[in-house]
Amino acid sequence: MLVKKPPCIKSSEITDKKLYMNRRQFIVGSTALVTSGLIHSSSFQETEEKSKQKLKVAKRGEHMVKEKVTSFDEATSYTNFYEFSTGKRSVKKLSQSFRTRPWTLSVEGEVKQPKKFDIEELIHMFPLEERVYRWRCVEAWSMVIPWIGFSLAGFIKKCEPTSKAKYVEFTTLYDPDQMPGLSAPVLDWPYVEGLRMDEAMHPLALVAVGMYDELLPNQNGAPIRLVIPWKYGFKSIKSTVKVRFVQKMPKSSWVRKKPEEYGFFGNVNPNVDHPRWTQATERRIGEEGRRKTPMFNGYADQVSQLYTGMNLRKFY
Ligand SMILES: Nc1nc2c(c(=O)[nH]1)N[C@H]1C(S)=C(S)[C@@H](COP(=O)(O)O)O[C@H]1N2
Ligand SMILES: [Mo]
Repeated sequence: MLVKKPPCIKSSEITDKKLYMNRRQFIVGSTALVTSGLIHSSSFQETEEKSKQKLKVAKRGEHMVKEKVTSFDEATSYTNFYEFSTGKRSVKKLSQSFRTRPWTLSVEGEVKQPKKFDIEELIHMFPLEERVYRWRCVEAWSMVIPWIGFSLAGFIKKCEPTSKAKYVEFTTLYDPDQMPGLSAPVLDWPYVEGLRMDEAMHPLALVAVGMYDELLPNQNGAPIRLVIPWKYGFKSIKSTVKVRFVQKMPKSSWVRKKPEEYGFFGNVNPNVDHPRWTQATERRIGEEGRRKTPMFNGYADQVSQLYTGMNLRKFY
C-alpha cells in the first residue's frame, strides 16, 4: 500500500485553524483522488470513512470569528452532556453507541398545527451554513467552533407559531437505556431549555446538525442541537426531540436546579459573577493563561438591543 501523507500537515499544527482549513481542502481533494483510484493510504481511508457522513455546506464565512479554531479533538473530547456523564472527558466514550436514527423532532404548543419532522428531512430542509462561533461555558472555559446548521428563525417560521407564542421551550431525549447519566438526579430530567421568542428569532441563533464539516458527534449533541453564541453553553440544548411554543417563561432544568446560580437568560456577562467564581475571564481550551470575557461573548453589537431596559444583574 502506498502511504502518502499530504505535505501540508505538520504535527506542530495539529491545533490550529490552518490545519482545519487544510483538512477541509484535503477532504474535498481526497474524495476525487480516492474515487479515481489514484491514491490509497491509511490517512485517506480514515478520511473516506468520515467523508461518508460529510455534510454539503452551501454557505461559509458569515458571522466568522477571526480567532484560532479549537482543534476537532478538543472540541469533541471535552464535552458537557450530563445525560451521559458529568465527567467532560467521559462523555465521548459513553455516547459512542447512542442511536441518532431514526429521530423525530416534534413541534407542539402555540402553533397553527402540531408537526413532526424527521431528522433527514431537517438536514435537507435548508441550505446548510458554516458559522464559526465563540463558545463560552458558564464554568469559564471557551472554544471557537465551526458549526454547521441553519438559522433557528427560519425553522421557527416553518413551525408557524401563533401570536400567543412568547417563548420557545426545547426538550432533550430522555432514554435511560441509552443515557447512563439519567440514573443520577443531577438535573430534573429531561433536560429542558428555553428562549424568549425574540431571542430565538435572532439571526445568530443556530440549529446545528454538524461541526467541522461532519455530522455532529454524539457527544456534541447529535443529531440536532441549538447553538446560541451570546449565551452560556448550558442554553444550547443537545439531542433535541421537542420544540414547544408557549405563553409563559419555560422552567429550564438549570433554573430548577439552582436558580441563584443559573438564570433563565444565561447571557454571557463579565460584570455579573457566578456565586462561586468570576465571569470576567475565561480559559480558552488549547491556550495558556486566561482571556478577558467580552460582554455577550463578543456579540454585543448584534444582540444588546434584545435586552434594552433590562437589569442584567437581576435577569442573569
Ligand atoms: N441535553 C443537554 N444539553 C446540554 C448539556 C447537557 O448536559 N445536556 N450541557 C450544556 C452545557 S453546560 C454546555 S457548556 C454545552 C456543551 O456543548 P459542547 O459539549 O458541544 O461544547 O452543552 C449544553 N447542552
Ligand atoms: Mo456549560
